[in-house]
Amino acid sequence: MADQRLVILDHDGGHDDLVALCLLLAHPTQVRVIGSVVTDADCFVEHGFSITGKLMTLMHAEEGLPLFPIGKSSLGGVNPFPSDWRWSAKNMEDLPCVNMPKHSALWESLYEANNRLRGEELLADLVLKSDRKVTICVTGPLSNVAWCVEKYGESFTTKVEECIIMGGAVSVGGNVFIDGRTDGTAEWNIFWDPPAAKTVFDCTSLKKVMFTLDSTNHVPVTSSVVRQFGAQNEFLLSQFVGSAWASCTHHELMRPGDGYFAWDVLTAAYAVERSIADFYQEALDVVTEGDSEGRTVALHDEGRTDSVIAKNVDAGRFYSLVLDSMKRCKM
Ligand code: AGV
Ligand code: CA
Repeated sequence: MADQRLVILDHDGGHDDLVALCLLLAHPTQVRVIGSVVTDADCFVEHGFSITGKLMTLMHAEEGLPLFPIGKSSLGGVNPFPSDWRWSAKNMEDLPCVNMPKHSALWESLYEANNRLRGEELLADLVLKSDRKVTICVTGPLSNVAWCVEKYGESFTTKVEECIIMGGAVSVGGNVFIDGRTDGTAEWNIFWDPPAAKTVFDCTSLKKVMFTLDSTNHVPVTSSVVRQFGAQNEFLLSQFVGSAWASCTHHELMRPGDGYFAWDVLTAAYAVERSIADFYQEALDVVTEGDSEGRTVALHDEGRTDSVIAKNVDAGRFYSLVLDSMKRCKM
């Protein structure tokens, strides 16, 4: 399978980050996941690390997928995520579908070796030592990629096929609402570490495919989508995704207008199926201080060809892709 894309998932342990991992792992003919980095942002990193390992061993044992290294990033951000959100990885690692004794025993046997890795170094190593160009799918803050760009420059960026990134908001409002502190224009992944986003956006030798809130707003996680997983309960992967998403459907009811979206899943879907959206060329900049800290701004620089932004998402096609993909690990 020489034409598989080599993909590293650089994530931060939210519900949709792990669903994004499932989607990548469910398409071994198109994608080979060669590593994953977990950042202490929208999760407590220990739990994000652990659920990543459990999904990997599940897919290895049941579907014969290769194992891959998983590293916890040591990088911290500027603006922490709300603590309530950060517990979701803990709930996911405790779900029965990822805790069958044979699968968790395999993860326990691999735990120590992975526990020693530093995520940002792992990212650099995997890219620099690869014999082919690597795709990095970033569903958390851009801190690890920025660290690699700053440390290795073009020897790193020329080995990257593209960075597929969830982050930012261009012509729509943001999702960071902190009373008296922010004006609601920033998106959380960028807000966590704005200088890192700036480093990545400014780097013209790194190709970026951006899924901003402008596109992800079209894929809410609704009860009508989530309940469809009930028709495919014989698959453990489907149980996992249905359960993870079922813990997200109350957001829209709790805070209308600030619901839960398949942000990271849509982003990862691009690595599998490019026809889920259209794209236009646009470079971005980021505000690094003041009320609009973390806001992304379009540069309208015709000369910049290193960055494209998704638009016109085909939501129906996306939801069917996700549902169908999770028919894996049959019991
Ligand atoms: O801004 C979207 C990013 C995505 O990478 N994350 C969640 C996704 O993993 C932050 C976020 C925004 N609103 C949230 C978030 C919410 N209501 N709950 C948890 N995380
Ligand atoms: Ca995320």
